[in-house]
Amino acid sequence: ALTADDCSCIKAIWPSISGHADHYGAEALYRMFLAHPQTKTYFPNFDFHKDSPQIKAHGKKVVDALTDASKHLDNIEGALNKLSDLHAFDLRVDPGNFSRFGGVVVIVLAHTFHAEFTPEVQAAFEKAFCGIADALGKGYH
Ligand code: ZNH
Repeated sequence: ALTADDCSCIKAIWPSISGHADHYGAEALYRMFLAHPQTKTYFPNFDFHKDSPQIKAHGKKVVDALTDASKHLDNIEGALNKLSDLHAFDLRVDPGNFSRFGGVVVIVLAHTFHAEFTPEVQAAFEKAFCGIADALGKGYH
């Protein structure tokens, strides 16, 4: 589980991301689509160019959902309950993609925050994204 220190690391950094949800969401999705091309198959009608309107709009939805989860770090599963069902039953996303996406977000954070993204901050986010991937994958069990 996340320690109090993990939570403060996350809460110190996340507002800078959530305030530009479309920008950072698009950056993360663009990297995911390039590094893990199989993830493109879930978005048949997308324009995959950097910062396309669809990538920005979807990036904002995903980051907004993460912002919401960041306010419930003690109950990530509950916070993502509905989204878990959506991804498992309606969208049928391979749950391995949730960890892939988490890895990409960590890289966006490292790329954005440089020195501020210390090993401790990284560890906190890695832990949080494990929890998020587990929570989103819950509907599959
Ligand atoms: Zn997802 C959708 C979140 C991951 C795929 N998503 C979605 C949404 C949200 C989300 C919020 C919207 C919903 C509504 O509208 O209602 N996701 C999310 C998160 C995450 C994710 C938070 C992580 C962390 N997803 C993901 C992945 C994938 C996906 C990885 C693949 C690969 N999603 C998806 C899809 C969709 C979604 C396909 C639908 C889209 C449309 O239709 O538009």
